[in-house]
Amino acid sequence: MQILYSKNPYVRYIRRKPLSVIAPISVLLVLYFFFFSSSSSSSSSSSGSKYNYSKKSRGWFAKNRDSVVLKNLPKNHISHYDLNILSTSSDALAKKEEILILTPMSKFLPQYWENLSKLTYDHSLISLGFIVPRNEDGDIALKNLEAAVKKTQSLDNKSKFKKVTILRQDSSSLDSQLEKDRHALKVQKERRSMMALARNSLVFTTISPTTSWVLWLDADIIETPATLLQDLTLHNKPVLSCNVYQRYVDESSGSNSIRPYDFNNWVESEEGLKIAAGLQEDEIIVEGYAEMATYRPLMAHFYDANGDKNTEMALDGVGGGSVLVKADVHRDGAMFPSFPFYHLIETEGFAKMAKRLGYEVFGLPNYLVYHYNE
Ligand SMILES: Nc1nc2c(ncn2[C@@H]2O[C@H](COP(=O)(O)OP(=O)(O)O)[C@@H](O)[C@H]2O)c(=O)[nH]1
Ligand SMILES: *[C@@H]1O[C@H](CO)[C@@H](O)[C@H](O)[C@H]1NC(C)=O
Ligand SMILES: *[C@@H]1O[C@H](CO)[C@@H](O)[C@H](O)[C@H]1NC(C)=O
Ligand SMILES: *[C@@H]1O[C@H](CO)[C@@H](O)[C@H](O)[C@H]1NC(C)=O
Ligand SMILES: [Mg+2]
Repeated sequence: MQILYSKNPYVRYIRRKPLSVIAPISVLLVLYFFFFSSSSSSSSSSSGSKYNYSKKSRGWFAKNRDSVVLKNLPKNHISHYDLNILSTSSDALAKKEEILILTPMSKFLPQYWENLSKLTYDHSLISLGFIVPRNEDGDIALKNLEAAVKKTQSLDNKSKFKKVTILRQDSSSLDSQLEKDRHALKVQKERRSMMALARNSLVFTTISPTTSWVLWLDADIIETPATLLQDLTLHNKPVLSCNVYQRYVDESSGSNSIRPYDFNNWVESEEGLKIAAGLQEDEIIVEGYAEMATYRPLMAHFYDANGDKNTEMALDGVGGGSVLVKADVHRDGAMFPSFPFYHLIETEGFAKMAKRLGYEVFGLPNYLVYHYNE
């Protein structure tokens, strides 16, 4: 035997220089344990999870050591959605494009619900999402909203919406919501940044892989055309804002009249840019306050009663009253900054962010929706 071994040149080599073999093998072993011993601890901790995932196999000879084999999963456990074929077009209804209507709601107004219920877009393509503040106003709004939802969702298939989601806000809100209090300039930064958080929670929680469009509709928009969704999608714009007006009784003549309400739909001005350039990093500009005159052209003032309803104008800031957004704009990351973003926050900051992502922002000066008159 000894003779046989020693005749083999490899054996003789090993005998003469054993380190030349042992050293590389030791290095390999050390490397193996160094890399793989840490990952094995996590694979054994999955016993508390909802589904049975087989443990990752270990050792030199196991096949597919990195594959996770799924066992005992319910049917359709994995859902595939191809966002490339999710369409947003000017022919939205015919192409069965789904729309998510999102409403932050501190007050439930029956006229809002009535108009919403009468939208003529196919209700089986419409999902609704609400976020209700965590205060007393919210308690009341929630109660009324739930009653309305139950009623509508128990009606025929034609009236029923595809899905309704109601969220209770986890961030704080201001207590006083009287118009004069909430519109005071000094509370704007705090109030608008709270609204931004509410809107972000709402959109990030409710947007689904099948959502083509998102309509932001405030709870105090109490009159909208029944064809609102068809009318807005027709323009096929990434962001499109309606002109928010208000009905009132003119005291001098006693006649019914309308007046502009939302001044957050605007075009940037030289003066606005100049003010922004002089601000501290954390300061904001809010539109519609004489204390901070920006001389921005406001869409509210471009309304022409005899003009074409489909007239478009490019905007740099939008309000939240009634704004249609392609869901991809949100998917790309456009949200409502609760912090100064180019000295803008909430919906105005959203318009800026959409533009920075390369999307165009438009408004329809002659397309009116009406805000509640408190
Ligand atoms: N979730 C939530 N919604 C709110 C809160 N405050 C107001 N809203 C809703 O947000 C929208 C815009 O607020 P609003 O106070 O009407 O703003 P304004 O029209 O600019 O005076 C409306 O639909 C309100 O019902 C809040 O604290 N939390
Ligand atoms: C894993 O599946 C087996 C049946 O194959 C079942 O008896 C066991 O309860 C499951 N464990 C968990 C954690 O679901
Ligand atoms: C409503 O739709 C459901 C599911 O699509 C269907 O099963 C049911 O027959 C429909 N009811 C009416 C009254 O059309
Ligand atoms: C919407 O509500 C207003 C009341 O605010 C009402 O006059 C109008 O008829 C409603 N529109 C539709 C389409 O129901
Ligand atoms: Mg309002």
